[in-house]
Amino acid sequence: MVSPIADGVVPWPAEEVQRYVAAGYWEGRSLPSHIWEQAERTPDKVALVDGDLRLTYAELTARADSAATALTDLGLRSDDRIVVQLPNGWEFVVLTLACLRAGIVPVMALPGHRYHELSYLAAHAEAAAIAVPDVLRGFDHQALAHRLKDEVESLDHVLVVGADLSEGSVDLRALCSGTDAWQGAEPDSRSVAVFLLSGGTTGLPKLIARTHDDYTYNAKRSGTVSGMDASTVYLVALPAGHNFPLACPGLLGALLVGGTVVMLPSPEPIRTFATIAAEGVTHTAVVPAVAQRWLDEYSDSNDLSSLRVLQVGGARLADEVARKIKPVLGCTLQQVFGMAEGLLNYTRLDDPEDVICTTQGRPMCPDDELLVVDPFDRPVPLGEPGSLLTRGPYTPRGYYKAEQQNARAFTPDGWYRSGDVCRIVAGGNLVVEGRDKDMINRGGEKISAEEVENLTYTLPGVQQVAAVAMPDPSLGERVCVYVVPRGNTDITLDDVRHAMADLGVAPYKFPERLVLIPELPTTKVGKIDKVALRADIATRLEAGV
Ligand code: OOB
Repeated sequence: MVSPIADGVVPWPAEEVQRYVAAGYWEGRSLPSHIWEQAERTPDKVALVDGDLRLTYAELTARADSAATALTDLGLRSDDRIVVQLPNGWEFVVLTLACLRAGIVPVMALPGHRYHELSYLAAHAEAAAIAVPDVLRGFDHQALAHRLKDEVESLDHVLVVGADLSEGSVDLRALCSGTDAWQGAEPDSRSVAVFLLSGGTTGLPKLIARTHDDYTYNAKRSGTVSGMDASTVYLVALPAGHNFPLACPGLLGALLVGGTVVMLPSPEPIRTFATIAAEGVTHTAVVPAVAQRWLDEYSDSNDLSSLRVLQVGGARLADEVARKIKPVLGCTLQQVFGMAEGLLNYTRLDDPEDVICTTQGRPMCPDDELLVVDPFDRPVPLGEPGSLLTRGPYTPRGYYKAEQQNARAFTPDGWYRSGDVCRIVAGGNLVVEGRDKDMINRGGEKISAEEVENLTYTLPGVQQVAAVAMPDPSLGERVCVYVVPRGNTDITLDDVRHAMADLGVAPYKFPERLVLIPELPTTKVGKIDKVALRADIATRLEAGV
């Protein structure tokens, strides 16, 4: 059977496939087959903890099997897509495993996404269903999902976790609690397992098709590099649909080695510290902003003695903060420089302290290829900073159905342009020095400057706009917009934020500062000079104006 989505997926070249299979990276099996095998070995071991609920491997896989059957009964078939926007809870894990088992592809939306993002994702992925909570932090996700169902042609089902189901919603908790067996076929190992979202530098997020072969390797190899084994207790505190807590090694990595996964709704320090102590958590992953908060809030009354590895990634961790992790929290720091597009760099647990605290690690796979280049794509001398390009066994060769963006984000011979400016230092470790992509990294959440600009242009009083990152002590960066008003219109920050809210944009993308300016500075070639604007906002902040 020809897969209906295979058309939009850019394959790896045949010679590389052969190489990756021969090297044992691609095992030729579906991702869930490994987890179900694990469940046969240790059926009574606790696999998943969410509050008072504890599911053994046998119970977890049985629930996922039953959910796979229930999804099929709803009419979903292998290769159909489900947009998943669930909070961190057991239902996320059961639904994800059910999808993997049935070959249904989850599209991993982020918690902050709203109408603007979800309508695009559902339409672009031609999703048949969407899974959401009823109401979360005051936002009615269920109502939005029904609006999307009315508007997006492919969308037939709204699956809801919560007590307050409206008419036409499928009770996802019930769907994930059954006992029916699964009798469907195992998905092809080369087929798409999940769609991840790119942080993105263009208008809207692009979809990254990760296959069973490549994503299994992604999670398994990460597990090895992070020292995971059957004694691992992995805490999911970041949004579970993000690549980092999902598969680097994340919850999938922990399940692949027979460990235990603990779910928390957020990395809020007090509850997280208590959970680490109560569940004997050994591994978890956070962004630098969270690591900083943990350092600030930690006191001797907290018992973090079980924690072996704290992974920090998603944004640059300052060396000074890195140096405090072990002395204060007592665990080994692992820096992770990764991307949903593939490439993962890790510091190794036994690296010297200096490497752990001053570098963002090195590639996890011997066959990850790295090139550091100048603006003309010429390799720079070793040790010099340049733009990082990469290829490898878990770095796809293009985005899903995105020919135009692919021409920009990938070279003709398949290198992914990460947009990160890096330097390779002793031992092959990378230091991330900055980036040459037009993106704002707000505490690990990636925001496309172009998207913010396009949204700001919807205000009639805006003649020109440029979005830039402004430095921030807690989140690293926040969005600042420079606006040239039309005539003597008065544009305020609130105007821009309201316009974005009206369009149903994810609130994390809203600018947090607006500077009115008579004209935007330009470079010699006439492009908007964002370097100058970033310098300008930094100076204003320092001067307190
Ligand atoms: C992770 O994935 P994404 O797809 O949300 O973002 C990728 C981008 C990178 O290209 C880089 O710009 C930035 O996030 N980044 C870092 C970093 N880790 C990611 N920049 C500096 N230092 C780091 N350690 O963010 C992600 C995916 C898997 C594991 C960890 C993070």
